[in-house]
Amino acid sequence: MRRSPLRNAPGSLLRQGLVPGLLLLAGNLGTATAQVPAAYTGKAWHDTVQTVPGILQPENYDEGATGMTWFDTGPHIGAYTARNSGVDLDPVHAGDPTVPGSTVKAVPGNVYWGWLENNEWLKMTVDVKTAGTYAIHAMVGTAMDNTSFKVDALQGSDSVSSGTLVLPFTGSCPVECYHYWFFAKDLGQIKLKAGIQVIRLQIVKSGYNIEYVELQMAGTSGLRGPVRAGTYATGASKTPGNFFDAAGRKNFRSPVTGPHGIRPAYTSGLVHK
Ligand SMILES: [Ca+2]
Repeated sequence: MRRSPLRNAPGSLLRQGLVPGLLLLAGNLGTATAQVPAAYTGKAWHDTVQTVPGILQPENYDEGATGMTWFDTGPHIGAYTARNSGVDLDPVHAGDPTVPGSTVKAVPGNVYWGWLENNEWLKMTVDVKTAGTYAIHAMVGTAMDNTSFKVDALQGSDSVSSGTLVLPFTGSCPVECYHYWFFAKDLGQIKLKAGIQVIRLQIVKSGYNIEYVELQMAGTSGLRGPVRAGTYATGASKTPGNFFDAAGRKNFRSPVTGPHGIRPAYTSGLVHK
């Protein structure tokens, strides 16, 4: 089986000259804190901010309009209907195999972002618990060489990017290659401030499916391993406004009864007002 070597992405966009200044500032005035851009109106899905270190689920991208929290080209495809936008989401198929050697197995029912096109993107509000340089890993099924994405932390003039993260390709698949899953480790790195901030996942070169992205402190073995999708917080809304489902129920949250935590009752029409 041919397998392309992992290729490290180019370095952070953070200007090298800025790093000592930030460190000095952190030392004198406390830890530099990331912020959500003032013009950003997206809301964390189900008011549940994803955390770093940890796993970022594309299907939990922020609530908001196209062009603000998501951008998709092409028709709306996918069987995962908990989100009612143009983003193409689908559960991992039952029986989808995992590439031998992958340290994490595919979990049927977990939701992936698919039917990707170049330059599509999703944004999510995340809470980075500890400032530092994070290694980027991803659960993917690739169908060709040189596919890629990037991770950006959007903080105005202090924005940072992983640069292009190129995915390996097995070259031979027992099923459709998009469904031959593997955990691609150490695709690149990104240096993040601590605090609530907006992360963007952007497709650079399509030709794959992506189930999740994992950020762990570089040099650690803190990988979470197999995960389940869709474990949402319950309780009152923490952000201005409320969610209304198709039946007009305010802040209605169905019980988690479906496989792998997916909420089957969320089928359409969830609106944030
Ligand atoms: Ca997922």
